[in-house]
Amino acid sequence: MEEPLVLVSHDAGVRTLKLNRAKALNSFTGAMHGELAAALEAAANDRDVRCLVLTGSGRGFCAGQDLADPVVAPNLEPGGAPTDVGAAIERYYKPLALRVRSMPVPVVAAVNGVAAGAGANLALCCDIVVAARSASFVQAFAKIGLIPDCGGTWLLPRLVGRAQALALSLLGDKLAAEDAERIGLIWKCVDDAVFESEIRVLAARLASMPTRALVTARAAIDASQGLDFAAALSHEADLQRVLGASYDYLEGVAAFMAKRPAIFSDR
Ligand code: T3D
Repeated sequence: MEEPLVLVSHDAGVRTLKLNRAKALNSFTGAMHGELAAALEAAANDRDVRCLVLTGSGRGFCAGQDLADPVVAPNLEPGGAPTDVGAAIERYYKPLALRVRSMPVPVVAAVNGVAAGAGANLALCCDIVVAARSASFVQAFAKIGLIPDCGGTWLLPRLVGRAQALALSLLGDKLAAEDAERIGLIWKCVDDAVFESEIRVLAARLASMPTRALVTARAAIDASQGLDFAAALSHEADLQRVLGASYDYLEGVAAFMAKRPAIFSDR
């Protein structure tokens, strides 16, 4: 039997999806897109999932599009008929980025190794990005005559500003994990020896938190980018009104007053 292209595991509220094409640095084929989309949908619809971890097997996180996959790149002879790369983006990468950014649970990118092309931007779509010190990030697109996709043109300037975004996109240089942390591209980089345990502790912590509030914070922060200050304050009030009617809010306050740990359960 063929091995799955996405390995799915579950432990105490934490669903882990591990891309599993290690020989090609977990680059995306049409088949891997299909398995990942199904696994993300299943996680979104499973109330036992309270945190999602996205990672890769072997020495890569994800090298973006598999440039040899005929499903996406059927016609790559120089001088041959043009390939509709936009169609691949619409079919695969846009739904992927939108799905990750709208998951009903917090999403952690556990960047175990090199993250290139759409693989780098898939990581940046996640809520919290932690990289192993040996990992790196490459906006590889310019090297093959493309622009950053999977949300890259939107995410990069917002994360690191225009100057860094342009240098990363135009030069396509490999950025070491600790430099990615230094410029604010990712949350943090940790030593390889403690990478897995740090991810386990972080994911377990997120899984024990008030899920609905966490994803509402993500939505509010994202929405704020298109709002002026007064509108953002009003938006906060609207969202807080909804959260204030939730079980988790009552539980959080009751637990605080009783000096006991809260047991959150909304999703
Ligand atoms: O249709 C469309 O194209 C639209 C979609 C676009 C989205 C995109 O993601 S476009 C960008 C695609 N990705 C890239 O251009 C990255 C290409 N890979 C690299 O630049 C390098 O491999 C890395 C910087 C990621 C890592 O370099 P290194 O030296 O650590 O490893 P390597 O030796 O280059 O790669 C190891 C193996 O993985 C190698 O196979 P081999 O020789 O051992 O049999 C290599 O060919 C394979 N591999 C790496 N990336 C890809 C890949 N195979 C297919 N597609 C890849 N993207």
